[in-house]
Amino acid sequence: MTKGLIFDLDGVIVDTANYHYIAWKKLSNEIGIDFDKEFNHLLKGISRIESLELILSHGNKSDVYSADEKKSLTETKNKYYLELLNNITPKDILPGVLDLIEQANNNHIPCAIASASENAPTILEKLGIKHYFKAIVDPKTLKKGKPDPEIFLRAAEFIHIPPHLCIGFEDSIAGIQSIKQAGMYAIGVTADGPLPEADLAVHSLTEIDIHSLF
Ligand code: B16
Ligand code: MG
Repeated sequence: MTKGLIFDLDGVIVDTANYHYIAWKKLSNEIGIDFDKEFNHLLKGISRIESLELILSHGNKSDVYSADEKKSLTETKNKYYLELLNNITPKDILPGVLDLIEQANNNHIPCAIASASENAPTILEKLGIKHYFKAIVDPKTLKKGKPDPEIFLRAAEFIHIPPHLCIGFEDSIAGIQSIKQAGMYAIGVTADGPLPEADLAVHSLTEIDIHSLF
């Protein structure tokens, strides 16, 4: 019987991938690198600095910048991203999410957030749903990012539920691997592409029957 729900944010609760894309593209173009939407898929679920490293490698500029310069580039990208996030409202919550977290709360099933995004608390505030989550893992406190299970294990610890009684929701391949390695049941949200390693794949959370989970 399920006792806890652990959600990724970008791509599961809200579709911010396009904002990340616009912000990274602006920053990349300023340093003479271009990439398309297909390349952008590779940036899903991975951290800000790992995203920059992939972009630099794509543009054959891996060795051009010092660590300090890279940090400054990620800060500039985040500034562009935060400007775009100003447009976000509760209308941007993806279909089925609100119903699921409301019902979980009504049934005393704790919910947590396991997102690689350092902006997760800000985004949840803007969506007006932060209060539904008992815990939000701070990715800065982790030793390893997805696909390592650490982020989902930490979320389970915060809500005091053993991992095998948790369900994880993810839209990225690295995220599904993280959930499976944590020993949880993995539900893949496949709006953007297949997730073969998921235990159950859905196009959106409207397909989740809350009663079949509890
Ligand atoms: P930030 P998720 C991830 O969120 C995004 O999918 C990924 O594209 C982004 O690089 C990462 O967050 C870090 O985001 O720059 O806001 O800290 O899918 O794990 O919720
Ligand atoms: Mg995601």
